[in-house]
Formats: sequence, structure tokens, C-alpha cells
Amino acid sequence: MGSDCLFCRIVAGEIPATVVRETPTTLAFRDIDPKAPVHVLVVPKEHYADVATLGQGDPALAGEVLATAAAVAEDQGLLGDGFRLMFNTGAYGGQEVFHVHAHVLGGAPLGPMLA
Ligand code: D5M
Repeated sequence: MGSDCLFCRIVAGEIPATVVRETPTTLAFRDIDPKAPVHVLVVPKEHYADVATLGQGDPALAGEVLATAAAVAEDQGLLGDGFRLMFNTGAYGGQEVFHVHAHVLGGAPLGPMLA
């Protein structure tokens, strides 16, 4: 995908981001517009548009995204009180950036998901 994709450009180091964890296949960085005290995005370095495409195209890589999200939650001290992990998907799901990303949200009570 490359230059047309914002998160590919972050992965390539062309756009700055506050990286909190990196693995050979994934990158985790702070959301630019945080909706909770902790708000980190976890992406696969390889471009997939959304979680459905990733889950069907490369389930092992999808698992690596989940493992990185869990490690971020642990690093950020979220395992005790809990956290939210979500993938907005497509137009009805409210997805704005079409490079799959898991939102790791926590650090305060988040309330009902669909409120
Ligand atoms: O969420 C897309 C998320 O991406 C949204 O929470 C803002 C975040 N965002 C947008 N640009 C940046 C940069 N440059 N750095 C970090 N975070 C960013 P979605 O699930 O697609 O609605």
C-alpha cells in the first residue's frame, strides 16, 4: 500500500508516532486523539485494510496483533482493572483509517460500549 496509507507511513518511519512497543511484525503507538487515559493503536506492519481481511488472509499475523495488544495492556498497567480492545471495521463500524488497527483503551472506567 505504502505512501497512500497513513499507518504504512508510520510503520516506515515517514510520519512520527509515539511508539510504545515493536515486534518484527507489529507496531504499537499512541493514538493522536486519545479517548481514554491509555489509548494505543496496534497495527501489523504489513498492510491489511481491516480485521476481516487480516483474519481471513493471515490468521497467524492476526494472533500476533492480539499478542502485542496484550503485551501493551500489561506494559501500561491495564491487566488488573481491565481494558477494552476493539477493531472498528468499515463504514458502519466507524473505521476512519483503512490499515487494520486494534484500539487498546484503558486507565479509567469506559462505560457501556454502545452508550
Ligand atoms: O480510528 C483511527 C484512529 O487513528 C483515531 O482514533 C485517530 C488515530 N490517528 C489518526 N492519525 C493518527 C496519527 N498520525 N498518529 C496516531 N493516531 C492517529 P478508526 O478506528 O479508524 O476510527
